[in-house]
Amino acid sequence: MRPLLALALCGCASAPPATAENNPRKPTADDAKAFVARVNEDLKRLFVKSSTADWIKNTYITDDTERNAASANEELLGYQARATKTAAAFKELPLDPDTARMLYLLRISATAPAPEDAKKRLELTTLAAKLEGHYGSAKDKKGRDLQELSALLRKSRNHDELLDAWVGWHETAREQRPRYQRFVELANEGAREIGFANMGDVWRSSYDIPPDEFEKETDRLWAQVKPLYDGLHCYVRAQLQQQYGKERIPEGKPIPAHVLGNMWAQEWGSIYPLVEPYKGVASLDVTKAIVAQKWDPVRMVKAGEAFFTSMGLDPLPRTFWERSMLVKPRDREVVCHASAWDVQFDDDLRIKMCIRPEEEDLVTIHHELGHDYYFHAYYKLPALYQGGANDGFHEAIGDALTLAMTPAYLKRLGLLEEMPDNPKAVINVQMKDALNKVAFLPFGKLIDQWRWDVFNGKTAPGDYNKAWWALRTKFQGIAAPVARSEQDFDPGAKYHVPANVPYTRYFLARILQFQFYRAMCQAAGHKGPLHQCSFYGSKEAGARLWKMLSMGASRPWPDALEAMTGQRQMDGGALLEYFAPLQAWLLEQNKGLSCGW
Ligand code: X8Z
Ligand code: ZN
Repeated sequence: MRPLLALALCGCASAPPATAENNPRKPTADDAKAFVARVNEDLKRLFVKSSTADWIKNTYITDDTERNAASANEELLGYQARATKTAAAFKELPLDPDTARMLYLLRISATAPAPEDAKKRLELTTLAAKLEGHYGSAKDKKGRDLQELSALLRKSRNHDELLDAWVGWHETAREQRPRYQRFVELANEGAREIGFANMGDVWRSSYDIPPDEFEKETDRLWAQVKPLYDGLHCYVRAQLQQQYGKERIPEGKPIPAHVLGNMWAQEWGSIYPLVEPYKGVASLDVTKAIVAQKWDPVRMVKAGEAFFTSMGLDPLPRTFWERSMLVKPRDREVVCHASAWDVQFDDDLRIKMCIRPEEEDLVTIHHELGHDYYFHAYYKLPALYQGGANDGFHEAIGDALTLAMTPAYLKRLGLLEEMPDNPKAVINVQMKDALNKVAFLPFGKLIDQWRWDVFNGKTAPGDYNKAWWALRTKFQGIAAPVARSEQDFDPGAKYHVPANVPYTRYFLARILQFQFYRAMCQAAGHKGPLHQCSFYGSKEAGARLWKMLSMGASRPWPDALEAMTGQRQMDGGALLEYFAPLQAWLLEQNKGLSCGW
């Protein structure tokens, strides 16, 4: 994982690179080149320091490890802010493409830019550590942690029990509000100091196009896939009415957020048994097989690694197995939210997860390994190029492989029985996929819609929760299951808000992963409907993937996309092609229903 706060460089013992201020001579293009070379070196050193502190803090939450991480991050952010300001002196020079790109990457790489004032900077990194630490160790009033509460949301069909779990978790976020409010103030101050309007402006500027154009791009992509989401929402609501009654799931209204099998109603795969189109066709219950066959976490991760190596990629390094955290320790608090790391920016690959014997976790393992294989492909590049083509690319790699985990592939692993070759089975499989992949789309979009408005002041702190639920309803067609007020801070109950991880990346990834999947299917020589393709074992698909991964962030993302897919635009067409059978089926099923909310 990249240090979440920033890409930055050294403010420590080394002198800052030459600037217009401390060097009366006018800077030249050669100075700029030498500057980025130095920055890349400093950067790597500080990255390692900060990400080591972050790893320790994430795998052992205490006041001490939080303070230690806050201090390492403060140092990193301080140097980064100074270097970004220094780099402004090279703005008007005719630079070679690599130098120009690295200066661009330097400027937008801080997800929480820090103010110049050292006291404020430490206040910011201390708040960041506390926000994430609180989330990681939070328990509800009954002492239940997120893992336990999430398991309830997934499995229980008892309305009151679901509601109790939902409310219990959301209450844990209340005390995060003042921390978050102050964190936003400080990071906005840092953003203004390096010439951005606010932190959201920094985030939206990292896509090689102007920020408002990028926002329009996300709107365009959402408009492309929204009809499919609307069809799914309509069908699922009708099925939930049968389970819980129309009093609880009212006609023509948003669905209450606690009955969709997930704490945030972001992926709905756990309620598949409630909405299964054709009962008794064949079981799609992978979890049952994982449990019955007693797969342990190592076996689950080995299965993920085997997919990558089948495509000709390297095995994971020995140290991955020694240093990763695969299970929740019994004796200390950790951040269970899954993540992937290259702690020393040197092929020091790891994942940190609290793996349970569940299909959802098998999917997440592939997601995380996608990050690790990206790290592996570019770790020899200069530090500023050690990133995805854009952050959505990074999130889409492992996911593209999970699309290739077809029933035929899962049968090969011994996790499913033979699927009958008929249209009913196809619809069942597609429904399960859509509950995870399609249901997520509006959620993926709205999180940053909320934050962009918070960062630019359109949403005042006194309206945090109101604005949150307005967006949840507008995009997802979801409502809070009980009355909410500004005593609550429901955005804080979702990891990426307290951890300050931008979220549009996951929306982009849901679109991109289908483009990557289709490209790898083509490379593998697949013929027939897209949803039937698995490129497991295809060295050609692996070579296509590797070509893109090894570019890192060295080129604007359309170049990387073109290398992989031949397209230069992000495009929902591949997703729609994949789900064509289900979309047609939903249209039929929903006839006569009053859809929408
Ligand atoms: O946060 C993640 C990964 C780590 S990058 C586990 N995801 C998002 C989430 O959990 O909300 C993957 C899907 C969306
Ligand atoms: Zn990820």
